[in-house]
Amino acid sequence: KSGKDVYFNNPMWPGEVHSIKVENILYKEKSEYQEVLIFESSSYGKVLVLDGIVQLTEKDECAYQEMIAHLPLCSIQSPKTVLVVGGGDGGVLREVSRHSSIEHIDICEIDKMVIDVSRKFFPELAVGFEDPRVHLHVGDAVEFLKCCPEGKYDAIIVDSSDPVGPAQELVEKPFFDTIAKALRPGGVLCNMAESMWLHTHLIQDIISICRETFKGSVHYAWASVPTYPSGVIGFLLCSTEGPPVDFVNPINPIEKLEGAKEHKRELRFYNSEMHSAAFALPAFLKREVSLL
Ligand code: AAT
Repeated sequence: KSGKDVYFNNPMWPGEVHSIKVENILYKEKSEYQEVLIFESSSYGKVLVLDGIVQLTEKDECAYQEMIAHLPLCSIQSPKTVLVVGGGDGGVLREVSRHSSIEHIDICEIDKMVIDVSRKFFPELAVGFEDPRVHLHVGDAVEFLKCCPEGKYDAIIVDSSDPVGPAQELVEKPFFDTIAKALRPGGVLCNMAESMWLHTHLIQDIISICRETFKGSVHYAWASVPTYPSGVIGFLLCSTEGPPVDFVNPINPIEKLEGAKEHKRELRFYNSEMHSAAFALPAFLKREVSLL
């Protein structure tokens, strides 16, 4: 093996690497859970990396955070109570807080270091923590959900890292069972669901677990995020039994939200057309998903 092979060894995408030029390393520490690295890149602004995997860059974070938040929240009428799992950078909170109907936002992030460095290096994301509706819980989401009152949430957003390291259990059936319990009837889950190019089997596994667990509906959507491996990321949208949810045609369109207009930062990626378009799947994926 040549020395370079070590770069091609990530189990989530063996045989490929993605490079971004580092201008300056701003922070590098080992937390209790993972290695936290922040650097200034030459073309994507500041970058947050956990255990060698890019979690966000200033240039394209809008695509991921806006989609993962608004796909579920625009699919239900007047969401009031929301849980964010992971998302310690605050970007998803920033997006959730555009919805003026929301009264209570819980966030459960395992790694306090992610929150602290985000406050220091990513103020445009960490601003999400300033909203008085936000209640921060530092801990493992698996444990948090085990103790959660039944039917508490209208929506749960799982903004978690890849299932290597602390997020391993977040793709397993017992975790989805606790999510379904924590949602009200007709409540919605939006889960980060990897790349259709790299992880077709993992996506299939998660979809079949969710079809068993969520008796409403289960849909896959995706968006382009250039700095994630293969340049795309997927989202799994599920609803619990109860009032039916039409994920593809948003019932609570962002354009009509008062909160969205008052929000200081303009949306950069999400709109109702992107919402509906995100559910259009390439032929190969449609085939594999429908075979389940
Ligand atoms: N918004 C940035 C994108 C992320 S961050 C994922 C977060 O999930 C991290 O801060 C990590 O510490 C947290 N996390 C991981 N496991 C748990 C857990 N068990 N409980 C609570 N929080 C957890 C995701 C980017 C996806 C990249 C796709 N390749």
